[in-house]
Amino acid sequence: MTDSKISGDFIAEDNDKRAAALKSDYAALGEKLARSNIDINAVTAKVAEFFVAVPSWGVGTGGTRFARFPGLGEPRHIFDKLDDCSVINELTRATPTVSLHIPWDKTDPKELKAKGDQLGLGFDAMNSNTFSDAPDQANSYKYGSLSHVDAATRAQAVEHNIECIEIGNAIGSKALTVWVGDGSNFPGQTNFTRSFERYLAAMADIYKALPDDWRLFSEHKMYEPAFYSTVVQDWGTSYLIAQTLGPKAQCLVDLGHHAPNTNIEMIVARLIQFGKLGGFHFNDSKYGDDDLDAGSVEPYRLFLVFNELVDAEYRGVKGFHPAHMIDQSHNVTDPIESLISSANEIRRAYAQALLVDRAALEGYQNGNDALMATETLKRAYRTDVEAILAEARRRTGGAIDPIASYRASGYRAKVAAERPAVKGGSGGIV
Ligand SMILES: [Mn+2]
Repeated sequence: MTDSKISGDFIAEDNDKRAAALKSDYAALGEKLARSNIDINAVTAKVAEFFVAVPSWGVGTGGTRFARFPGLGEPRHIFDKLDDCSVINELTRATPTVSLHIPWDKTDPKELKAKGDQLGLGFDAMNSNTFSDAPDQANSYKYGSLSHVDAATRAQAVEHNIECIEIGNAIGSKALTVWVGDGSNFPGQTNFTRSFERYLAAMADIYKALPDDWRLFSEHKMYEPAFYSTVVQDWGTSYLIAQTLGPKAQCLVDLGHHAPNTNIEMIVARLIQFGKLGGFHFNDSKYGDDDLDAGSVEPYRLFLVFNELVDAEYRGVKGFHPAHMIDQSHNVTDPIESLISSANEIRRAYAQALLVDRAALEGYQNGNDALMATETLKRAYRTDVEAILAEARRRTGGAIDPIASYRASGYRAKVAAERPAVKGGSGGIV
């Protein structure tokens, strides 16, 4: 029996207030789509089966290197975090899995699994951390981890990643995401080639420890914490890593980890073409790795990324199953609300991409009709698919308006009373 944080009865009652309006909006949209030979129920069914993992670290309030301003009722430990994650899933029915971060979430795997089962949550990719020092570790990562000049430090970082695989194995995860902050702050500080050689050798040791049905994701990031050079800085390097390690290694695209104006959807297409798209960290960005809420700044870019994913589905690309995860930081909002909103925006981009008339698009491309080709994408993007998203939630027991239902539930006030406020405002990115 699943332990609900927000009861199904409460959601159903709250939905009753909005059911008539949704029915009417859904019928109107269904009629409009039918004129383009699109079956709205088929789209709704696909949307209802599209899931994205929430990051355990996302339900805490984030911060910048300047300050962190705590929110109310912040989770004290992984079990509180899982409670918060389950609220997001109960309302959206879009986030049945959680991506853990070790050591932040380290605890007895049996207890993790039991708590997940109790809440009806599974576990997505594990995330290792060799970009900061744990209190009890022997060697510091100040000057790097998997690419460190010192063999003992590299071995310690490899060992940590293997421990993440072992914990993940015990709780049903099937992937490890590796992101390292390794790099340099001065020209000449490190040897680019030697650093990457050491990184590849260390990653090969991790790869050897990977179970057969697991995948290893390398996540690239242009800069920060190293500001002159970064060892895994772009998708080209990530591709070289995945190619060098073997078939279980793939690339993870974090939307925020690129220079402004980078054509991310094209990177996605390239990785799909060569079988190396492992998955995503969804978020949004204006300047750098801002970790803003998915779809909040550039919703059209998110749509264009999904256009590539749906195109791959449409073409029946073999073995195509990218992992969908959110990775963002919430500094000024209730993290639960931001994650609900982001899960909705991600599903929105998917739904809009499903509406693209792909046969027509191909015809315009082959006929060099640039205007009608782009108009075909825009036509899908301009469609207000809110009724599809709401109906997909309603049909699976979620909320028609999940943020309104969340606010009406009083969940935040309830946990604020149970969880003491976190004092202080120290810096630190979550
Ligand atoms: Mn990320």
